[in-house]
Amino acid sequence: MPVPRVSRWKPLALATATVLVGITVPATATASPTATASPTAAPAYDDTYYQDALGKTGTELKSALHTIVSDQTKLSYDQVWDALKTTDQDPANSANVILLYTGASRAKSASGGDQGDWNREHVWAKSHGDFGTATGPGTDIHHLRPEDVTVNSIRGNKDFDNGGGAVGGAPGNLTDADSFEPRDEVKGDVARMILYMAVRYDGEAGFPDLEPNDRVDNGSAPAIGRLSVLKKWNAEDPPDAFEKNRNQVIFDKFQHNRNPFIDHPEWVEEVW
Ligand SMILES: [Ca+2]
Ligand SMILES: [Ca+2]
Ligand SMILES: [Ca+2]
Repeated sequence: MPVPRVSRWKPLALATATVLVGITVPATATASPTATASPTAAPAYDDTYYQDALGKTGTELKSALHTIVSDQTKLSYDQVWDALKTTDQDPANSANVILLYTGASRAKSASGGDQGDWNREHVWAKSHGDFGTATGPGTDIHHLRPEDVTVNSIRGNKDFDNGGGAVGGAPGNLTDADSFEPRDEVKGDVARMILYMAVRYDGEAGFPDLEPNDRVDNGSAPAIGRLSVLKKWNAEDPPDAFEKNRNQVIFDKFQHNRNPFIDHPEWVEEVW
């Protein structure tokens, strides 16, 4: 039985290889421009979405980005639940979401407020500016992430800084009385979310002007620190496929605006 199979396999394999070579050559020739225009590649948006920001620096760049990203669809706080199930879906398991700080994959259905559930973490803590969960900064999914209820509570409204003791149930995360340090894999994500919020919210529509500073213990001030540390985290942890995909899904399906610092991490240094 194996003999006839082998004798038939050889010519088939050769024929397939020949056909593949014939197809592959022209496909490769057109692959380069297609790859450059891929939806997750920032250059595709430079001539369109970011047209009015290109070539600018400092406060001019920040102001241009504010105008660009402020054109968006807004979600209600209730709509955030379903949105996060899409934006933060586990690429390896479509029934789950990935939790920001713990990195764990947890069932989408385990959303809620009980121990073992995941809920909606405001990376820009909502008490910093006291904007609550009315439609606006408190419902902007660019900085809202699924997180374990207990770990979310441990982070609380602390500013971000290096140092502290281990966070139970969230390996790689550290905290002390006045600050929280996320695991290395999401340090840049956290920095880019905070800086997006600073650019997006400039004191309009009754909401505070959010801005980073270099302090901890900001309390209810519309500020989050520490800027010098966030800038380092942005440099150390560049955007990966998950973060870029998240930005794209928010743009395509939900808010129709982008986090410029995921597309252009170098703009962090241009603005701050
Ligand atoms: Ca501290
Ligand atoms: Ca990351
Ligand atoms: Ca601002």
